[in-house]
Amino acid sequence: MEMRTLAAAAAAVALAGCGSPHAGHGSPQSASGAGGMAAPGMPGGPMAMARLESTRGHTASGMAMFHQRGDVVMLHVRVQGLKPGQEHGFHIHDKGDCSSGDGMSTGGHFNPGGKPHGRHDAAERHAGDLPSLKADAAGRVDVHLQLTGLAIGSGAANIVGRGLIVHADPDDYRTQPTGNAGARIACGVIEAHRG
Ligand SMILES: [Cu+2]
Repeated sequence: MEMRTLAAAAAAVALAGCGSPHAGHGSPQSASGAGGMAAPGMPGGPMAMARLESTRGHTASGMAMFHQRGDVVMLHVRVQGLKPGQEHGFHIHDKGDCSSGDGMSTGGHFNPGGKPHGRHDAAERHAGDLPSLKADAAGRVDVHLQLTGLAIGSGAANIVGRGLIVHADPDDYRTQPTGNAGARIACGVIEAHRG
């Protein structure tokens, strides 16, 4: 009886460590990236996080967790202190530097491909163009996004060391190169994260 219990527990741990059946295919690095440190229920693969802090004169703050699975980066982002009901432009910016206090030290949008600004699901867009965040009636956002064209920890599309910015206004997805999304109200630096 004891043996069977142990075997079942071992199998459960193995499942938790290896994530989806596709986790190892084509990306041996991702299998070792999180090792056995992945939290229960989390798939294996490189992870990164950013703590979003409000810029001068603003109240938005939160947390973003990035998790790569194959060529998709899953993003779980929580922000509070937003204007209720407001849609906010949301981008990865070039530099992981929030020191200016107004978000401007992060530079322009992360754009390794030299493309025009656009919607996240458009063919022509900056790699850092993310889906906009829509605040609820309490001024909060808690969403899971699936991102393409980005990577964690390696390659030209590596987001580690970049900036993450929440804007005051909606992104119009047209104005070049910013989307005219207004002030930068929260800023974070994307850092590699291990389990
Ligand atoms: Cu931006």
